[in-house]
Amino acid sequence: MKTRFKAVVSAIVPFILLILAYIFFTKTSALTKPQLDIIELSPYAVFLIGSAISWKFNRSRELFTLLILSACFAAVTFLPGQTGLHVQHKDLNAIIGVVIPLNIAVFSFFKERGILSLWGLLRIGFILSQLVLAGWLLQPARRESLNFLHKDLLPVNLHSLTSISQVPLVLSLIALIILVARYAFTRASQEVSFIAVLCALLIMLHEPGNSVRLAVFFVASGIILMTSIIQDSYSMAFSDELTGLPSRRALRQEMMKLGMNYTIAMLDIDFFKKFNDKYGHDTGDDVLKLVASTIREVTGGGKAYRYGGEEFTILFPGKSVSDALPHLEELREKVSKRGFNLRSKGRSSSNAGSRSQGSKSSRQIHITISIGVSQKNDKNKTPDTVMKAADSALYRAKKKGRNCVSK
Ligand code: GH3
Ligand code: MG
Ligand code: MG
Repeated sequence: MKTRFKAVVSAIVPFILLILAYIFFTKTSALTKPQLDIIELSPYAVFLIGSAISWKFNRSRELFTLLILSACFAAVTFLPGQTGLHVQHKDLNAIIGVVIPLNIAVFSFFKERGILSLWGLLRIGFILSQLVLAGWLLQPARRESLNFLHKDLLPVNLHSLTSISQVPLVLSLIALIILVARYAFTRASQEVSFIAVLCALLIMLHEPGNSVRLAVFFVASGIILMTSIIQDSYSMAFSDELTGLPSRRALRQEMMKLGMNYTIAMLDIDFFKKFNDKYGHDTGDDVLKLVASTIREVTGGGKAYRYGGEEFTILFPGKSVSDALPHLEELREKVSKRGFNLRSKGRSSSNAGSRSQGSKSSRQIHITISIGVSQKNDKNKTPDTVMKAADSALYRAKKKGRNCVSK
């Protein structure tokens, strides 16, 4: 439940930032000229910081998007005013409206493969070639060739609704559909941040020509991308990649917050080495995920963590061993009764700490866990000593024959 709540929050954050940007923009009319000048320069500061963060965290998709955003912002700020160039806002906006969604959509299909790697350099080449092409198209002699960007693709007249030309509009909508579909499949908060950046672009292009509005939404885009990197890095540091449970680092933090009374349980899958030897490490990983998903649902106010390997820890803040015991018994029984379907053909018989039944193509195996539990008392006064006592109890549970709880 809590993970779902976190996922919803991280999906909403980029849009809250967009709303804040809009509220801020509505207040900018009351600002003085020097204050407005600072706002118009702020996208560069945000892009610089954002690029440094993306570089540090090796996030090429964000870095390249920030580079494109910087180039687009510099182009709309400087080019139209240049004498001799005769660059029109209308053409520039159409180019920006094509370049940003195109790159965001294309980069969404690439796996993270580094910035200065061959793949990263190819992407830099792709971005540079677009800049060269845009510069070439904006020359007065080629202006005619830009007319295709203003053509109406749809059989409806949208000019009274928005000043965005139909080519960039359709491209942005295609990019949005791609990102929403990717989010539906991956649930990655990164996709949401790019969806929000595309929305910021549409807001900017909807009413172009206002440099403060442009600056505010470019800044918002940069902040949205930075927030996504920081959010992901946080969850990477504090949650376990395989099982999705909070990691040992999160456990260490929670242990420091435990108060006067608490109980700690240590859980360990029985004969897991034999299981791996019999069914393979990949199947072992799958089963580990399923066991973790059962352990996550522990009742009685317990919170589960992956301690490491096939070991888990459950903290029961404010609870005694007798409070926690029925919930741990229930959990142990739930795991032992839950069947795991194996699709691959494992070699038959041999005791691998698991019972298996069914046909060759789909067999059901059963996994058991042993649990040791201990509480804070006069003998064990710190979370570390309580954990050690729970570990000794776990050892006793193994000695007793496994698939049991010891205190
Ligand atoms: P016991 O009942 O005494 O706990 O026996 P055991 O085999 O579970 O214990 P042991 O500590 O000897 O082995 C733990 C095994 O867990 C070793 C390793 O193969 C497996 N294991 C640990 N982490 C992972 C993992 O992330 N994925 C997979 N597939 N296996 C893991
Ligand atoms: Mg172990
Ligand atoms: Mg084990």
